[in-house]
Amino acid sequence: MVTPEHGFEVLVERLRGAERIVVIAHVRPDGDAIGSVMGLTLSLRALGKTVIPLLEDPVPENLAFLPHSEEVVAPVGLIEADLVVALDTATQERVGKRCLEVLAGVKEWINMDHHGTNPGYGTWNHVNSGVPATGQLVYELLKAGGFPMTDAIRQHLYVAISTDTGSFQYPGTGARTHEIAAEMLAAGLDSGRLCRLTYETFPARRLHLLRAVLNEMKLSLEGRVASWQYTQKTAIEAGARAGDTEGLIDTLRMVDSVVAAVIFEELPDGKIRVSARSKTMDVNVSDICGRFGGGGHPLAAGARMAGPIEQAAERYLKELENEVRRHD
Ligand SMILES: [Mn+2]
Repeated sequence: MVTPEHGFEVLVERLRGAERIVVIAHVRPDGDAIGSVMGLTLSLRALGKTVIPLLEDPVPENLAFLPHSEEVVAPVGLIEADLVVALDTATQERVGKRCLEVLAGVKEWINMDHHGTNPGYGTWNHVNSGVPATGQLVYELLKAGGFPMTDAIRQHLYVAISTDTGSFQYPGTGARTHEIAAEMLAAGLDSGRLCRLTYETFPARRLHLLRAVLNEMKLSLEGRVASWQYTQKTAIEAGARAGDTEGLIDTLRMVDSVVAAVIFEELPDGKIRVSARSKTMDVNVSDICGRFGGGGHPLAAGARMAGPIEQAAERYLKELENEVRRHD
């Protein structure tokens, strides 16, 4: 397990000392990325700091209900700041090409993350692979610093933690994760509303994609591996947008015999985005994604491969199936 190089005290001191702060996360932001970025942004703003929440890609439609999420800024022009805080971002490049360019003049970076593969690219590094979501780290940071905590901040951090733990279901979900949720509820957070908006509110096109998953999923290795090839043709037919695939992989994971599940997504540029999940630490999908230039967590990881999609799937599944076989 990776444990923090620099404790919260150091980060609190750096944050208190800075005036202009950029808070950033990874490309194609998920709930943990947006919730962590906006949770920290709103708290630092309440402290009187000038804070720029910066993301390479827009907030996905299903998370646009989160308060102030429309204030996320896209990378344009050069940004001057005292400090960048990168959240939930396993490598510095993962903030995105344009974001790296606009931040070229900022010297000091805080790197706060829970990906075990994070090499510690910041001036200050707080990487803890023992927590299931970066949102949990942000919550602890705000508490450690005595920073402002409001209902809007709790909404962001709750959604960050909830989405990265599969609604408090994945194995990394610890006692402290539940305690944090309980503290938020005790403070008046409406978790029922947040869960309905996060998990039970979809446009029809998302259900078209689910239908495609159910029609086209493949089981291999006696049902121990489930996969789906999500083509541009399907994306165009469904009118899919960024974020629509979020959570679809859980449908593949549900099959009782399945040990590992993968989605191969054909991107408009022909590259293949791989998302993989494992149910057991014996099959480490972060390792397998690493062989194709990707990474992540042992039970949830991703990579980008060259197309065409059938060949990418064949190459990846060969490695994955060997791994599953080794642990019979
Ligand atoms: Mn995360």
